[in-house]
Amino acid sequence: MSKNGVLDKSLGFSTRAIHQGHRAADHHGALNPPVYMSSTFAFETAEQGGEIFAGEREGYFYTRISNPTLGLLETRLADLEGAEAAVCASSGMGAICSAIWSLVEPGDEIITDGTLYGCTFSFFRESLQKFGITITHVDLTRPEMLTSAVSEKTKVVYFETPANPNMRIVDIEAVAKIAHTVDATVVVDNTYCTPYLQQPIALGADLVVHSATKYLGGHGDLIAGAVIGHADLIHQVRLVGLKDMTGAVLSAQDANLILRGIKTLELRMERHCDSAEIVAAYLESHPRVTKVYYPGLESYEGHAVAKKQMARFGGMIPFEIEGGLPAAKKLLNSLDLITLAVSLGDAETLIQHPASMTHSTYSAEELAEYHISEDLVRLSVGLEAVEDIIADLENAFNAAYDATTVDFENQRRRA
Ligand code: 3LM
Repeated sequence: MSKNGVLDKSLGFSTRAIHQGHRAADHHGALNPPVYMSSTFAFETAEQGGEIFAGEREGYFYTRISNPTLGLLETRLADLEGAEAAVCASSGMGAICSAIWSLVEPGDEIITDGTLYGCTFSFFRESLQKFGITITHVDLTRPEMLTSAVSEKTKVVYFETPANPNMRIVDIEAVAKIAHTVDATVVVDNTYCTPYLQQPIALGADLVVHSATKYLGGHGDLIAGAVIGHADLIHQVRLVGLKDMTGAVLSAQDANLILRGIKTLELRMERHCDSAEIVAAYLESHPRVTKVYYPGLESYEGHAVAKKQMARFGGMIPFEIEGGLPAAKKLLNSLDLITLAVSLGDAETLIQHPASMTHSTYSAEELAEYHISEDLVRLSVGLEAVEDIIADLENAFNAAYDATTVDFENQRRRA
């Protein structure tokens, strides 16, 4: 253990997730870092306060700008993502908005893939366009499409990989190379992977954003976000986007819960991946399942790129079933252990219907254009015993298809 609490980057992921930046001896021997529940910080003199405000002296003055508990979480997240710096936010959307507002002005263009988390999509499509920012959707699973799309107006290239909800895989390295030919800032939403499975900065991304509500927190008890990347960009996001434009500051209590959550991130991600591989194989072999979108399956179109940039394939499995939407609804309504809820990355297995829930911000035409099928259901594989997850799915399939057999047979005959 180093004297000042700064651990060498060569130490293992969990070692750094548990220890980085905290030395008990500096805190009365407290094994867990104290939580600084303070909105403001007292100055010793008026001169000192003025100097801290002017940025001439280090120090805390107000939690919307910085706070020691948030600072420790930022140190750990930056370290785990292999980046210089990080800034926390009160939600994933708070992080995304703070980052984007810091990077663009009227007349600029943002290029994104058409598949994004529903509220990110509406932030780009509806909110930002009102302020004179052009949003161009390009199929980023084909990086060559970006080459002809970028211009000096392109200030940001933004994507998720795997994308929410249909697991499109974008080659981070290839896209970053093309974006950098016009000096665009490459922003990757790494929520589905966490730094344990994928580290976009090492592949050329400039900023990583997270909904820490998901795997980083890991227990479904908070809403939070983070922006991670080069120190100069993070400085800008903190002092422009977060401080003045969104004010989306995280509470110290929630930062503390995330610090606790990431201590077990490696263990939890390994378990999510182990179980998801088993569930994906089960679904792929199920006679009623027509398509499984899991990058770990060799049959999946994004498998080769996913294998190149992800350590394992994560816990998210969207799939489509025979009988379309009516059957999907019956399946969802027949589950018992698996919880019908949005969000993801919790200990509990969750299932939802993107077209009517997380992606209801897309119009029917947009859902069709960006391949978010009406029939798609999205499973977030939790930490329960995998046999119990599969048994619940099996019971629900049986219940759904008993109830709809007549409809299917009719549909089959018509087809
Ligand atoms: C969901 N997603 O169920 P918050 N980026 C990604 C996300 O999946 C999300 C955010 C950002 C879901 C939330 S839908 C009402 C529930 C890839 C959130 C936004 O602001 O922390 O929710 O993060 O897919």
